[in-house]
Amino acid sequence: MPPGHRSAHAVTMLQPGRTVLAGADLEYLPGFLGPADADELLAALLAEVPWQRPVVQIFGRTFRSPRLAAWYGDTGAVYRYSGLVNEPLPWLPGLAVLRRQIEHRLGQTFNSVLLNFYRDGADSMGWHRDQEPELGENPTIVSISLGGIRRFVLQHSQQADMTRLELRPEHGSLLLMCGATQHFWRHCVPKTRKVVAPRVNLTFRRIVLPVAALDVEQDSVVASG
Ligand SMILES: O=C(O)CCC(=O)C(=O)O
Repeated sequence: MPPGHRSAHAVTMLQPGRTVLAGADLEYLPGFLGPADADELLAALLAEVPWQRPVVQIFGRTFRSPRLAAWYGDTGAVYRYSGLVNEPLPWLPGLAVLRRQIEHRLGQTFNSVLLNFYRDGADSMGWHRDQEPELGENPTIVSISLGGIRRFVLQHSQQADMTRLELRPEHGSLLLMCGATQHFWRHCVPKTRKVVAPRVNLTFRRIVLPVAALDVEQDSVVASG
């Protein structure tokens, strides 16, 4: 490939409804929240969340996270990733209401939510899978998007030449990732040079292992709480 050219990957755009493909089990529900509810929740989160930009460790190197984040959950729902130990903040009213709406719709319970705040196109999320031990085998992740529209890209973790899956999650939309999705597919939110409105993403999760059962590292960074 000539220098300066970006590699071209075949991309399949995810459609509303369910997609089951090569280990991925996804369901995209645009309009899960109506525009007024989505606007109200976004405004509340931007005003009330004590956003932090944590220092993370990836492959032994230390970085400032390329976005802001916060972790909310039930007491004891401690989540460790990238060298961080995230102690849960108590549920904000808007987050508690949203949790109940999701649980009612999906018939599953969630005890925590990770909030990510992409201030502009320079903020991003690198390739990763949500596969930390405390999420258990085949975790169900429910992703709610608010605000600006960004690319959400999935790539098969073992067959890099397989078509990528892509979505532009709308304001108020829900994306369900379940089954073996986190085992076979990684995902990211790339940077963009386009002018984009601030975006908040919420991923509802279920922490299944008590933190006492985990080998907590002494030098981990406490990110929130
Ligand atoms: O912002 C997004 O849509 C993705 C968030 C994400 O990948 C995560 O929380 O693990």
